[in-house]
Amino acid sequence: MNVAPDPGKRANSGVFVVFEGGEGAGKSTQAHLLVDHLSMGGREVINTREPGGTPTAEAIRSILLDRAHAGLDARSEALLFAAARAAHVKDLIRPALDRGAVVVCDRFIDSSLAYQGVARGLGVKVISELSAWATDGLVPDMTVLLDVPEELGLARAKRESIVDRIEGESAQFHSEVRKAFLDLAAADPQRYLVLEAGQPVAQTAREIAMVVDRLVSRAEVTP
Ligand code: T5A
Repeated sequence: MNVAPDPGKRANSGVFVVFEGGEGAGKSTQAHLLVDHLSMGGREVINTREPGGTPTAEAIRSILLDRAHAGLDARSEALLFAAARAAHVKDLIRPALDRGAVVVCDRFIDSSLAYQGVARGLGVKVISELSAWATDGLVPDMTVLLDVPEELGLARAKRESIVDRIEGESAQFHSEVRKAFLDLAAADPQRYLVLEAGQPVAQTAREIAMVVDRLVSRAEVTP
């Protein structure tokens, strides 16, 4: 199965780094640490997340994660994620990249490919096309995949908060999500950094910082 997204437009002058992975993989933890690290360099750094990041997209997030909408059908779910992403890209991500900022985002299109395209069974091609349309073809410069066995990730996530609508899906669902992310990474090794999320937080943070520093330096030399 080829689950690579269609090639699209990359960020213009800024640098766009995305964290992906299953529930409780440590994405928010690592995104915060990376933002702290990059901010020390004096460059503008934006920390954001999906679904969310703008008032409109955060409102859509609350519908998507609320267990009151347990019966939400898969197509509506996919369209809501795409609607939130369109607002997020237009109002926050694209303007920040155009200013030359580094944007660090917790989840992006590949989450839709893995969750809605594969685990919900809507198909990677249709979700890829929908996402490319919603974002006008924006593709991350780098995607960090934190790979975690689903039982470990879910146990971590459950410690943090009440189980949301998507976390509450079956073990099979989360296992398909994990495999889909690994397939995406294998199909685009240039863009992906895959790390085993069971490592100590500080070690993972050092590995990510090293690779992102190189990417940011290259962007400074060739704007
Ligand atoms: N979704 C999202 C879709 O279906 N389609 C889409 O297109 C998009 C964008 C988002 C949900 O929406 C779905 C996916 C999700 O189900 P969310 O609440 O944002 O919901 O879910 P997550 O992104 O999964 O957030 P989590 O908080 O659950 O996971 P994180 O951010 O990966 O994990 P984090 O950093 O909060 O860490 C969780 C716990 O683990 C500890 C942390 O301290 C924390 O307690 N931890 C570690 N412990 C030991 N060792 C390590 N290395 C650790 N790293 C973190």
